[in-house]
Amino acid sequence: MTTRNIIIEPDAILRKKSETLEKVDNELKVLMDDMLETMYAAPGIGLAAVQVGILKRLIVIDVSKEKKKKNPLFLINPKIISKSKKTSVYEEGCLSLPGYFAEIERPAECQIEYIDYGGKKKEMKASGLLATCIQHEVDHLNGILFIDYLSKLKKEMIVKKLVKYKKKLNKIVL
Ligand code: K1U
Ligand code: ZN
Repeated sequence: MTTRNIIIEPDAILRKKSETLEKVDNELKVLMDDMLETMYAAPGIGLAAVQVGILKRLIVIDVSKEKKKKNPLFLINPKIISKSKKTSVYEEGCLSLPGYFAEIERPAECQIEYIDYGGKKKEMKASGLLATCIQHEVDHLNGILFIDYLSKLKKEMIVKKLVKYKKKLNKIVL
């Protein structure tokens, strides 16, 4: 397993729609394992394939609180089939927007269908932080970032600061 580079906003790839996966093969399992390692190393509680530059509908999630008791979820072609009317607010972060957090209101519960690591079709009902995280990651698959839910002013300020951050980062790497 290896960690992969996480793409930081602004980057055109983060705004593209990811494609449906056709099969679960060894190449995909290598990507899923790498994404999980990348997410744990960041650290984060979720990661979408587009964040490591792969435009495929794949996400990994682990919202377990205890570090020793890992509970990874691999969601291939996740589809939200229902959302609750009741909403909840969580402070969201994003590994593609390092250092920025904002309270975002989303449906409190959602039901999804997906394909698991073994290639089996599954359904799951989620609530709490898991429901928020699933919706955040499915947004990534559709080219949406949590800053899109903020005011134009706040969003522009964050993107401007990230442009500067990326310039600094490039100078260090070169
Ligand atoms: O998609 C991502 O960029 C990952 C993101 C997922 C997420 C976080 C919070 C609400 C919704 C979705 C993150 O994991 S940001 C980092 C983070 O939340 C975290 C980091 C260390 C410990 C606990 C949480
Ligand atoms: Zn994110």
